[in-house]
Amino acid sequence: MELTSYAPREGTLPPRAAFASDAPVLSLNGAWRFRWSPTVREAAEGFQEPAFDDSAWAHLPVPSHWQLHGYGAPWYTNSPYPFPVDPPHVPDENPTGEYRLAFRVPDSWRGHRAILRFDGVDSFFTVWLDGHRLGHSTGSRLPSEFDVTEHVRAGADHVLAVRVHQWSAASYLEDQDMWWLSGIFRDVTLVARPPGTIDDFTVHADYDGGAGTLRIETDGAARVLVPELGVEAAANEDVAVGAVEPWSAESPRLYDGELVTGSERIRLRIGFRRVEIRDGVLTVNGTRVLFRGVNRHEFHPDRGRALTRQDMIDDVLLMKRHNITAVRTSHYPPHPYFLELCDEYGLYVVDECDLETHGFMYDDWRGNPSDDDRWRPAFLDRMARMVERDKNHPSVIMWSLGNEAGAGGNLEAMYAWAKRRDPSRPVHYEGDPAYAYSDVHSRMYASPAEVDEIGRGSGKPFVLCEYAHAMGNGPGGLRDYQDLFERHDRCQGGFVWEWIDHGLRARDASGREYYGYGGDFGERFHGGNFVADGLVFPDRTPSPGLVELAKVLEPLRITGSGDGARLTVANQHEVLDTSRYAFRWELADEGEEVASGTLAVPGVPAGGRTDVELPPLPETSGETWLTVSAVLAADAPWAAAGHEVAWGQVRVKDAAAPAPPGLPSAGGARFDPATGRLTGLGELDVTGAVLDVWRAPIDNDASGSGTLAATWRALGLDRMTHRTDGIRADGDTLVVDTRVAPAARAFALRAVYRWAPVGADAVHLRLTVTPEGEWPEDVPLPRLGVVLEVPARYDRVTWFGYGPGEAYADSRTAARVGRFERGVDELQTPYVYPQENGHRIDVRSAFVHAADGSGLAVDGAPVFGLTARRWTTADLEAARHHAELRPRDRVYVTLDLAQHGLGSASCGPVTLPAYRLAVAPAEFAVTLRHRRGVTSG
Ligand code: IPT
Repeated sequence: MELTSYAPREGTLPPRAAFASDAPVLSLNGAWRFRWSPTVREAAEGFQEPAFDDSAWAHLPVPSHWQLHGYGAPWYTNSPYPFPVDPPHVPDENPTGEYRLAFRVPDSWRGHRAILRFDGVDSFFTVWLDGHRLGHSTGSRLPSEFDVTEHVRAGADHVLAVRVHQWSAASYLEDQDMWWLSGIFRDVTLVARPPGTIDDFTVHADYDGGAGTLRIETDGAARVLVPELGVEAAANEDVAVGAVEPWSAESPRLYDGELVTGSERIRLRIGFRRVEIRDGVLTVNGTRVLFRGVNRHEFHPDRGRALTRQDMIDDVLLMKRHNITAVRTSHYPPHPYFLELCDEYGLYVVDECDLETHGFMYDDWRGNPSDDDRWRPAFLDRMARMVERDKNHPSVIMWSLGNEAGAGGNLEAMYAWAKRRDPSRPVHYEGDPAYAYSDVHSRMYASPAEVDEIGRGSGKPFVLCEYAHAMGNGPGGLRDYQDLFERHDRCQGGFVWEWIDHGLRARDASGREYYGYGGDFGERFHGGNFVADGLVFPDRTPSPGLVELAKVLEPLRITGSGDGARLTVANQHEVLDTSRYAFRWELADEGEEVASGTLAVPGVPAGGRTDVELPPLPETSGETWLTVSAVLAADAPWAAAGHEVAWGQVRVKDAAAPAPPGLPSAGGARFDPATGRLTGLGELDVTGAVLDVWRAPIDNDASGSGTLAATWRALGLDRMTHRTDGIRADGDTLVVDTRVAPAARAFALRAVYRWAPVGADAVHLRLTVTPEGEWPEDVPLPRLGVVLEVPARYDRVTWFGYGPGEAYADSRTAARVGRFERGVDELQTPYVYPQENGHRIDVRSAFVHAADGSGLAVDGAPVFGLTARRWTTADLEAARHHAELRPRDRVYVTLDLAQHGLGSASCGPVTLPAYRLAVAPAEFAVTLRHRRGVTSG
């Protein structure tokens, strides 16, 4: 049975380069007739015959996945196979789709050969043209071509029939962490080959010491034309082209050319560059490369992996605008158009083969296809189809054998084949700890300490092919990694896991939209929300993690020089000088802009730095910050002039010493006589200031390998009780002594509130927290704060402090000091799986107000962390999808003394020691004030 054959394909053409030319092409994308069966047995008899009556069949768009059009259902597993592991066998429940398309070949095709190309079919498919069986293929994210010259006639009508099965032997090689989605999901094209033209070519465009050499190898006679370089040469000839600008991700210089045969003109986009490992360092054009990378799966919340060109452009533009310079195409070759974009806009690509056998890990890799000779042809076939298709892209600077496929001879054979076929590119593979078939030392999720240790050693260049798991709120610690990449030459950066959340758009019973993850589509066995771990939300809205990453990766570092009198601009580009940037400054006193201007920065070459005098600054009275940003001086292909690429802030004046709280007076604060809790302030309905240590666990606390939340829950930190031990007056000050502890435990926090009235409408709170009893060692607190409640109409927040986005102890690089205003709804970050979010860090003062301008003002002494939501922490914790959260009639304002960092423990290191919230004595102070509005009394 072909379905369970080790052989990858039959009846298809040898692999070759993807290219565009003036030869005719006929897109066969569009509405095809379609029939779906849950098993192979129920598939239609004789459907491949042209005369078969398909008029009762439905239509399905090609390209698409049938599960996203109501046939079967999406299924998410991370590494385990969704079927019994018994290679090469597949389950009887093998969903099968049958496709039919009638098409006409234009008259103009007379005399041409014709090739039928499928850019991607998941997973096993057989093709018939007018009832002739052409063959079958596997390799879901790889092209398959059939020569149909014998079967098509110009001017005639034809019927194409394709039968696709969800499971086949090849499924054992495609166990990537993503949705199982089937069907013809990439383009189908009929490609004309004019008589006597070539089928394949390889561009060798080398760069050395300012000059380029060009040789285009072809399988037939052709001329090479590159007008801009005055090149007019024969194919297969070495041409010294003289001085050229090299291609790099930062400066993606392409030279347009043509490959001309007697009957065809083929488009060339040539990038001259040389990739080399020199003394253990990976270089491009002689310069050390630092991958500011991401792992990119192809994903769209409605279309799955069937991306439109616009989706791909959106990805590339978003990456470029967030200082990303490299992409690992995890874990399969992308749609070929994506690589054209990478060539043009400038992104280094680690092109990864469509290969993963992760599920064998659960049986200690026994039976792993990677080390079983019977699978060798399939492994080599996959590598060849990727390399041949993508070899002419300057952006591809490294091949990757695949992901999580263990170790074995078939991987070694792939490596050997690739090195022979293409000695110009290094090869990457992470899964073999000996790196016997990898030119780089590659790791996933190594901790900063380990990266540091590797960096001090020597050997192959080191990359983190995955790090900083971006699941939910996080990742924390990006800056700590970047510092190491900058410190050790050998540490050449990495690729954040991962680019996008794979949440599929769905609707609940009441019609509300949400993003579905594993288990939301009736799967009985699945990987839950581990599929939602990207830097952008499913709709490509940047998450706070991406904003943080952009700042950490910024190519210019703008800092205050030690003496505070000057600024330092360090150019961290590998190639570019600073001439493309304009520098702007703004001075803000307590967040209010008081002056601004442009700053003259002398040109700084790549890798250089310069000191710049501060502009003359006016006198200010309060806490004053100078913000300097580097923006694009002119439009770039990927962003408009004015786009901010980097920024820095310098504090030029400290806050004035806090005014003494003022003379205690009768005061407007009211308290519950039994609990000592605040029940009102002036005319403001504000309650609480209840100590809170709990946060709705983030994925890094609770998912994947994150175990902290389980420890916290076992200790009872999610169910603290409050006991008031005493309420007494100390002069004008009300002292409320409380003990906060969980049932079943003897440890506690002693929380003493000192409420001192300040004028008629304000009260000053000093809170001291002291641990009591034996707290378990090494368990941090989730948070330490107090919760206040105000009526729902106080739904806007203005604050002075760090913002505008959410920030946590280990993810705050992108936050800057300023005055910001947001609605409470805008303060929420809609993580696909609800969890702690929206925290603003080191806030000096905040005003939670209603439309009439009245509200609760909070002044820190000096700072506090701020969250405000329309639901409680318990609501947030209980919800499984963001859309389930329902606003209550209160706004819950948490003022944090501190919060535990985010870390990356859902798949990687726990929060680093510097960002842990230890159980220890703590104290903080705020002044709460009722501010009257314009209309309210
Ligand atoms: C790693 C996988 O390579 C990647 O595909 C993804 O599953 C990621 O984990 C987690 O989201 S493998 C893991 C064993 C570290």
